[in-house]
Amino acid sequence: MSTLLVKGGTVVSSTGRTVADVLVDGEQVVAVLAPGSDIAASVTADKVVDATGKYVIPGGIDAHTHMQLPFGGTEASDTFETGTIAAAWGGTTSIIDFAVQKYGERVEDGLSAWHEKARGNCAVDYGFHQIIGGVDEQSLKAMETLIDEGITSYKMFMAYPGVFYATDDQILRAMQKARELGLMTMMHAENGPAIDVLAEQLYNAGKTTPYFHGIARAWQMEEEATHRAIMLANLTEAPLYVVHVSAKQAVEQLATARDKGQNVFGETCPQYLYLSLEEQLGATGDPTWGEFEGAKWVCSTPLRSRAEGHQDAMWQALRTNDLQMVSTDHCPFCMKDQKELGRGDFRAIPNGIGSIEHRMDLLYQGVVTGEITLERWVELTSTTPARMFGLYGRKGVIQPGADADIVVYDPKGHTSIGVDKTHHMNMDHSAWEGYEIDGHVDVVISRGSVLVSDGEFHGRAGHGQYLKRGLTQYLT
Ligand code: DUC
Ligand code: ZN
Ligand code: ZN
Repeated sequence: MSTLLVKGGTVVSSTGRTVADVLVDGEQVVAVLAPGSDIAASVTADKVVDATGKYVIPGGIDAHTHMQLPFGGTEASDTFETGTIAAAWGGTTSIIDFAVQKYGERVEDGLSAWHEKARGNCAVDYGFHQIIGGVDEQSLKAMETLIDEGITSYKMFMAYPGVFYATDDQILRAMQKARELGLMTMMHAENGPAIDVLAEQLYNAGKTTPYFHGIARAWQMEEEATHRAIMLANLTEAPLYVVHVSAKQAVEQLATARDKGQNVFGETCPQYLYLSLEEQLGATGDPTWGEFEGAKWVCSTPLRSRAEGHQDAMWQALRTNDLQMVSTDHCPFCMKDQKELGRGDFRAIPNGIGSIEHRMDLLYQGVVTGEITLERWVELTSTTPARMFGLYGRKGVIQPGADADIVVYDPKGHTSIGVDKTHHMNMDHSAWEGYEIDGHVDVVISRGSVLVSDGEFHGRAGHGQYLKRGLTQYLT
């Protein structure tokens, strides 16, 4: 087995920072050494990565991705191969994607289909949550087998009637089962049936452009569903994790429940921290697309009004721990042939934004601007995802015995984001076009293998291994 020394960098954890050398033997970290100590001076390694003046952080964990997701009459444009290569470029060394079971299908079949898509194709390690899109006796029974498969969390949708939608009685039954088994319930919290009425009314009134996607999916729809999910979780005593929170009122619901002692958690995504209804959904900057350009940013939950202060509320919640994590909800679609399906009818635009490559950089901007600390950056993007979803110890931390998933991040470096510049995602546009990042992902190491260094990719599809996850470590 070969050894690797990441030398002289500032090792940052969720609780502090210190200059140290990190020694890797094979796939694991074996020591974190004080530089200048006799032991550190005596260490030799097959390969040395000089991290002087840079941050050495645990590899990012993106706990919410959708590679190759069939959705909106098409399929998310990143394969497990292209999406995980892009992840590696951006300093993310583990993803948790969503295996899908739809109504009428067997959970076991959905899960094996996702294993089939991912196996041998991933450049970084990967795990699965299980979408339960049809709650019935069979799927409830199948939930009993998930933990043995290393799947300790499942997701339901209060949105998308006719696709993934679960009714309240179904949610109640699934939460009861989850409580019994110890599974984490993840929820897409938007009132889908009411949204569909609003969307139809807007369409019939001739309001057909992407902007109206954001109007139909009003914050009241998110607040109401979040509250309902919290109440059902309260009743069943099931821990709850609300995905892609974007409305400040939804955060208030989470905060209120947390203040009362309930085990509810939430993530937001970079798009809800930076982008807005006014600036993106109404965009007409690109003459190729005209009014339809906003389709690039059609996702659900939707981008929210900056005038209403949702973005500031997300940053605040990240500071106060009312939100615990930042994931991407990476669900990319090209404009051509995919987003285009909804020209003339915003309801038919496939929902999703691609960000997997930029999450670490975008969140680091919060450190630069003083929104979050350096330690909180690591906590939000790696340590808490590991704890929340049963990977901590192996992932999310640089310590002896952990997988050597390590990113060397240069705070003095610079990253220009754009489809022709830094972008490796399989998309014909970037939701982040023109973003200039203070900072740069210099070196990316996954289980001891250098995937990215000197601006080159050295990894391979198939390096990534399936992660059998344990129960959440965020709860006692
Ligand atoms: N939201 C998205 O934007 N895309 C995929 C599914 C979802 O809930
Ligand atoms: Zn969702
Ligand atoms: Zn999602």
